Amino acid sequence: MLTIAIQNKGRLNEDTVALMADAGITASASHRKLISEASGFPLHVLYLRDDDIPQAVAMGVADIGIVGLNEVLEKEQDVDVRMKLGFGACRLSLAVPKSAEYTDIRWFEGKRVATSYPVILRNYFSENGIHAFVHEIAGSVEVAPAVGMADAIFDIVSSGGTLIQNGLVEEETVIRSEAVLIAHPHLDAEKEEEIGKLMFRFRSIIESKGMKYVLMNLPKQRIDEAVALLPGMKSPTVMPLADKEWVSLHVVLHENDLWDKIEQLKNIGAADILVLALENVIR
Ligand code: PRT
Ligand code: ZN
Repeated sequence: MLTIAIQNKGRLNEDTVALMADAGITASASHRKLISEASGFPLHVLYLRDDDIPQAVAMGVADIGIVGLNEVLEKEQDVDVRMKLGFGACRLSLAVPKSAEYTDIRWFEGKRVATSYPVILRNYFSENGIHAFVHEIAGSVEVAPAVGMADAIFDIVSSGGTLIQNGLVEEETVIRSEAVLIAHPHLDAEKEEEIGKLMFRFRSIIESKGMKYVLMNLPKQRIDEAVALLPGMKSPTVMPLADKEWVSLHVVLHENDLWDKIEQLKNIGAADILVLALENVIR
């Protein structure tokens, strides 16, 4: 049976448990237990701090894990990144006090930079030929410049609100991160098959996010124009109506272009348009 390591509490825990639930896998959200057995899929769930997940997977204590790409890159453990999971998005950026006269990355030469991600930062500076002092601190990195511990910081940014509150300006984005599925690099065929099944479920859920099922009535002679407007998955479904001059057209659209497409369809005579939430697209 596969063992998956997930964050025991914190930002990724809830979305991880929710993704598993959407995939039909019920894992207890309990943080008190270290390990439990899921239902809906043969799986042991190991609850760890996110910092420990890459190592647990590299050692084979867990076969797979869900963790931020930032932790994977920082820990430099031997694990395979199998897929992006579409949540926990953030970036790792260099930020400087707003009073600093920032020019470009050479500004960091000889400066002290506080971070909880020393490996990623040292790699970045060395790739760019910058000699700076990397100060590793465990938390509250954003206050380091104000208290005189550092000239700049390298930290996770999501909305940017924390930087603004601390009088800092984001200057260089070093990596973009999101939650990823990682796997031990040498698993037997049986476990690989199980991972394949799990990834199939996750992929269906991720691809269905933001998709809507749209139904409308359309004058029969406009079908060709409607099909040309709708790339769809294959082609839209067209069903006859009691009124022979009209058809019912069904199509899956992404919410990003939903309203554009609806306007175009209305212009060619579509009426009675229903937009429904779509739970899953299984290809
Ligand atoms: O206890 P454990 O070690 O497991 O958890 P942790 O405290 O190390 O991590 P946690 O739970 O805070 O974050 C887990 C993962 O969530 C991170 O490794 C990232 O992959 C991801 N993530 C996504 C974030 C954020 N967004 C985020 N905004 N992690 C942290 N932040 C912090 C950021 O550092 C800043 O201080 O949230 C603050 C607010 O950010 P703004 O820019 O929105 O203001
Ligand atoms: Zn952590």
